[in-house]
Amino acid sequence: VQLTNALRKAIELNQFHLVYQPKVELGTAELKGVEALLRWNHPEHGNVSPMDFIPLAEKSGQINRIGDWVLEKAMRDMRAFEQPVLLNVNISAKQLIQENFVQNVHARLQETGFPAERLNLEITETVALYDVEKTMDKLNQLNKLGVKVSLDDFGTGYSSLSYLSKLPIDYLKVDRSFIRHLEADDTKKSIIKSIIEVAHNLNIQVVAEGIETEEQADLLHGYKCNLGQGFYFSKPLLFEDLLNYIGAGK
Ligand code: G
Ligand code: G
Ligand code: NA
Ligand code: MN
Repeated sequence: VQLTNALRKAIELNQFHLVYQPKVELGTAELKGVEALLRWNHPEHGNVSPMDFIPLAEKSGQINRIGDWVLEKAMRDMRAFEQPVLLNVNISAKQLIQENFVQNVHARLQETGFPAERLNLEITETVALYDVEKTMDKLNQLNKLGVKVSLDDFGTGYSSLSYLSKLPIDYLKVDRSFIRHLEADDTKKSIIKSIIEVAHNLNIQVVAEGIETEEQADLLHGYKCNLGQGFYFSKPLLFEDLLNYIGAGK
């Protein structure tokens, strides 16, 4: 209750900020996108993890206001970017199924002038399964706007590979639990290879998250995984540091 009340004032009190984690093409390490990640710094509670406060925001109905703030802030930041990198924004279950979610995204795009084709919304596997009919409808509407969609944390839920063919998605993000200790785990290697093969047959690009070593990056590149994200390439960065990262990468 205390945290929920504090959350209500977080936007007004400027307690939120975004960090951006680079997403690169495997093989070339070329920057292809960034994932915006929300940070809440409360004077007493300290840094509260989105894993803790997003569920509170969903329960108390504040997620739409917060989600809008994230979309708008991220698009304003990234608008200044000359490189045609994608901007990934995480969308929670409650947010996606809102009646006016797509109109809202459209309004934010118009307001900020950010190109729809560069916006990539990340929805988790559990979200997609929560209400399949509604999810399909929303994803189709986003598609019409030109907005891209990623299925996040793939492999942690109960969806099957066949289910992928039904969802209009552009990217699949393999959960980092499949990348951890990949080097030494033949089962994980087989699973990842299968996921990549099926995804590619469906014209879906694959992103591996949580890459922490060169060996993991090389293995995944060998499996034809398209993109990678993780501490090996970069941790999430403040916007100023992201600009430096790009400067350094050129
Ligand atoms: O960045 P970090 O590892 O602390 O993120 C923990 C979880 O919170 C991740 O699952 C991430 O997707 C989620 N998360 C981070 N930022 C946002 C956000 O802006 N909106 C939503 N809905 N989830 C977020
Ligand atoms: O659920 P989601 O994929 O959105 O979670 C994103 C979070 O994963 C980020 O907040 C980030 O802190 C964390 N993360 C990103 N790269 C790595 C990594 O290489 N290793 C670990 N352990 N966590 C990572
Ligand atoms: Na994500
Ligand atoms: Mn993820």
